[in-house]
Amino acid sequence: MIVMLAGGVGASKLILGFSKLLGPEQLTIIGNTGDDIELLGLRICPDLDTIIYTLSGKVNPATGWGIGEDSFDCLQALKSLGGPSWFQLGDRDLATHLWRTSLLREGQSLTQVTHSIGQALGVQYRLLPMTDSYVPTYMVTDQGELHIQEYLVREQCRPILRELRYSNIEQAQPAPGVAEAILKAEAVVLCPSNPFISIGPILAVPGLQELLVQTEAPVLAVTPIVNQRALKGPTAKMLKELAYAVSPTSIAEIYKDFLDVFVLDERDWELREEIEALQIRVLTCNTVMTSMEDKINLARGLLEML
Ligand code: FO1
Repeated sequence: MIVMLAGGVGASKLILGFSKLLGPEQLTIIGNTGDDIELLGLRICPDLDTIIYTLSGKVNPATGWGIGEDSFDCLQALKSLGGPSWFQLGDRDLATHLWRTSLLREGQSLTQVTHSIGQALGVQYRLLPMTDSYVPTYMVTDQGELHIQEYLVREQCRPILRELRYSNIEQAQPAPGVAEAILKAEAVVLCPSNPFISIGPILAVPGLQELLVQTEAPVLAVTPIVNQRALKGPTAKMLKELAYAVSPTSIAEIYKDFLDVFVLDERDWELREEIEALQIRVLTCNTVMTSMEDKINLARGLLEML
């Protein structure tokens, strides 16, 4: 059984690759919920939804998030009422948030709700939220403290980042099934996701890093930095502003306490020794996933290495 720690769009590409090679009983995904937001009274879980929409074939291929060919009538109507319209919520996507919020209000846990939404959309793979608690990430910036979605979407990552705050995390526990999955895994894969806003919140759940140390399974991380650039999103900008070099080596350093294997892109092979000096094994291959074939090849390559 492979366990994947996953953020949003980058992660869902590799998850899709694995899903073409492994059955539902062979893959468990632990999803980031640090980017969850409560907006208009609704609980929105972008990373969980990105994974569900990707695995169900519903995702918007142009953005990698949201539902393909969705309409935005509700958002337009909301805008005309003077409501917030900076967060693009499609009409069909809204149904997911309405239903999730309603089930949570009835007393179901996020784990239960995520399972039932996944099932309803035909997703057989096990997707667990990292925790059932609401633990939104806040970005401490030169413009003050911003919710992660305000920083990413409304402010387009322009503010300069000083630090991150994983709110309410001290009270959180790993969601049911998370500890067991990690301890029983044959391998744990950290997806090529942002280490601060996608994987960081998962690692900040109390007890989670200890589980990664404790498990007998090899823990692998796939680089989100290739050729000194982030594959997607603001990872490079965040590394710089938090005083790290924009290099795969920084990612390996961030994970070094529990990491066994770092998967470096073949374009960066010369960094191999630098990472091996951190007592981490290094494997090199193509990690850039543009086509479906790339996604499957990377997943197959990882399985063969394992
Ligand atoms: N990303 C954007 O860049 N702009 C948006 O308006 C936006 C809306 C949105 C709505 C639902 C959803 O599930 C995701 C959405 N995203 C949007 C993506 C999201 O901000 C990021 O992908 C993650 O939070 C980071 O992993």
